[in-house]
Amino acid sequence: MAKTATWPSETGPQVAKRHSLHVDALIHALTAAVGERDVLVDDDLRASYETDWTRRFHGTARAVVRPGSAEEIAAVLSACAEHGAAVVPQGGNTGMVGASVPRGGEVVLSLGRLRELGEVDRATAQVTAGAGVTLAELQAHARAAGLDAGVDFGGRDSATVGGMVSTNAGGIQAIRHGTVRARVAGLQAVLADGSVVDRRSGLLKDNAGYDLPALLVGSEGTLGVVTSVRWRLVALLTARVAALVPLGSVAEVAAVLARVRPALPSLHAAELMTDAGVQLVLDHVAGASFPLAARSPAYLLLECAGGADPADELVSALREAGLEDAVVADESGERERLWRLREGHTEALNAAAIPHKMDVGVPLRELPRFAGEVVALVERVAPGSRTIVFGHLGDGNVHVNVLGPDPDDDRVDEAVLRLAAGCGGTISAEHGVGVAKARWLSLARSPGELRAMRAIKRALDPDGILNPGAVLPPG
Ligand code: 2HG
Ligand code: ZN
Repeated sequence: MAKTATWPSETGPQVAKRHSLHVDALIHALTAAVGERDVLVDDDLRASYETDWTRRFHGTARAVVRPGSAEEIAAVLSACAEHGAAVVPQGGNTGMVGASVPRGGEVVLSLGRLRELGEVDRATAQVTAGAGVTLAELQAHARAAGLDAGVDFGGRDSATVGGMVSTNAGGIQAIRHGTVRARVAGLQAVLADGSVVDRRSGLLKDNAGYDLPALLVGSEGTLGVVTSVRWRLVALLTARVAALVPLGSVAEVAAVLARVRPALPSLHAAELMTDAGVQLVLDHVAGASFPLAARSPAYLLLECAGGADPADELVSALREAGLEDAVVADESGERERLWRLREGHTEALNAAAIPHKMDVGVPLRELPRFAGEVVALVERVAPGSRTIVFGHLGDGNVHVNVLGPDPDDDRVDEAVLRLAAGCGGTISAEHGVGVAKARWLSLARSPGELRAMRAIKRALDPDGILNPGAVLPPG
């Protein structure tokens, strides 16, 4: 078995020849593992797997492999280990931190063919879903059985179960249901040595030793490949009402949430937008429109959901807080109009430029300080750039997007991550560390934690073939 996952760095005609024989041997082994149809080597066939959603992260893959089962994945990992090839697992390729695209020469392991979707077990409120099932498909399947997935976000049509679990995705309902970690009753995964871990019994109480599935959640493909998940569903709340509250500043938005939250037991989402972001959406997203007569510097978007109509609860909470300017919208289509303003942010940012995305978390009490400083800080580091701040206010999860700096210039990323850490926050609230933030992991984790993480990585992936460069900083 090869000892490293890097490609030989020697050059010269003889080595080049050896190199291509080596490649052929790898391709041959991959083809033996999954069949010729699912080993993509041509440039045009690989292209869509090689660039992430932001377009900031991209690289050339040696091949894209599309296995159809855990057993085939085990065979692919063995082949890659034998030939010293690194592997980048990929789900719906909606990642934003460069963790699911190649950096140069890796094999991309696309999990899109793992599309098993079992019958919903209504008694346990669980279902088994393959890594390649999209969030929208999981939601539709759960809703047809009178339950719901308990997670939602704008990328629902592309993001997959495997990717969501591997990144511990968050989204707009985390304020109510927690992050994806809370949805995982168990999972099946293939480890670097080819062993298949299968813990999909669905037992909520199972304290037999270390919890490997828990370790794999959020490990971004660096410890194992998640192939199937026993998913915990939630009650289906069909009555929904949203409100857009115009406010004077981000600090005011945070203060208003603190005032209304105790009066909103049905609170389902609490999102932050600024007028700069809203304007960007209005400029770039087809069908977006603004529902109020006047614009404000910042907005709080609230949504309540229940079995019974939560409109009265929301309206009286807003009234008691003196928020008479809010627009309240139910299922009539107006609710979707409000959400379009929020969910259109990513599309609008992508249309405007290649954004620098800093998905940070800040304790709510520090949010006014963070928001007060971040725009001026970015302006100092990258004069003339545009900073758009929005996010999942209830979770202290702020998406800072900067338009302007060169994609390779990461000074602005570092400055924003340091500011978040200085406010007692984290460098990654939901998108993960990936390759984008690996260098700054020590801002959010202690030396002791980093040592323990490295020890875990060495134990589970001694040859370093799984997503090298993601999560853990080099060295
Ligand atoms: C969201 O909350 C996503 O809409 C994407 O996490 C955030 O585009 C972003 O920065
Ligand atoms: Zn988000």
